[in-house]
Amino acid sequence: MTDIINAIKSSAIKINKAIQTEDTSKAQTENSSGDVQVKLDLISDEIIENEFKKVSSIKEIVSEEKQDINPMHGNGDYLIAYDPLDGSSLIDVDLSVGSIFGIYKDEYSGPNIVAAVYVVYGPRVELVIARDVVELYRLDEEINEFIFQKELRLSEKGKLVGPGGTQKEWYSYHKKMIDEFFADGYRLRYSGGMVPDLHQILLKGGGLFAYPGAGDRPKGKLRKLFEVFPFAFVYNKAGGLAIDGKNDLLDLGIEHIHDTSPCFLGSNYEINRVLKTYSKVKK
Ligand code: P6P
Repeated sequence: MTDIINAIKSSAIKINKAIQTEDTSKAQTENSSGDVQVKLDLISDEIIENEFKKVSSIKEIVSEEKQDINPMHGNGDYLIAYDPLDGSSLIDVDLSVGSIFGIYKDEYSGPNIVAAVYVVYGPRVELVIARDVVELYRLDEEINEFIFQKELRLSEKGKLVGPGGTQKEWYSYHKKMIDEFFADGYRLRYSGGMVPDLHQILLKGGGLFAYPGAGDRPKGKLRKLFEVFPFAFVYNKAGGLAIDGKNDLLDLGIEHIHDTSPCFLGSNYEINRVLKTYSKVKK
């Protein structure tokens, strides 16, 4: 796994440079989920693919930016699903974006994820690795090395809520639940970038990130393999919980590589409030 982590670190250094220098305009293409791509999506995807090609322990990879699985090394042990530049539409307003990696064994499914890594390209470049524990690293650009900072843990109860989705499409019970959090004094923290939004809640003591099913998107927006499962793994290993409203997200499989799921990730207290609300909902 160290060879994979090193390939991700090399990719992150190159992608960070590309973000500083490359054209942030839109490409003339869409990804498999129908998102309009920016040129940096394609550049980042190519950087990662070229790094992973050199790693013999990787059997195959699949990118959020591509339709199909990309075979690598027949004797490899690991399958990697990744989002090369999540939130890329925020680059042209200079907000933080990220790369997300789910590392799976034998099959692409929640129970088979064995590690997760994400990178935040912000005022600093930070990298989080979740295996048995969750570790925070920061890029020292003088020496182009990621330096370990600390282990990350979620508190039992937090102060922040990131309420994703289109509010006018929220189901009434979801809106009532979110309103109750804010009535209890929680602070709204939501940029529209999953990576910085979840990184903030994780580093600032916890709370709740929610991207629910809603009238416009009954199955949510965020992709299971590339986004939801990796962050569910991170939050679970940091002592929190990650559900789809009723089930642990990492108990879920997929029917299609680009499947989405409603997702609630956070500290135990907040996730138990979500469970209480959603357990009353008739399917
Ligand atoms: P909305 C970015 O496009 C993204 O995939 C995630 O990074 C983010 O959490 C979500 O979409 C934001 O979606 O509907 O709130 O703009």
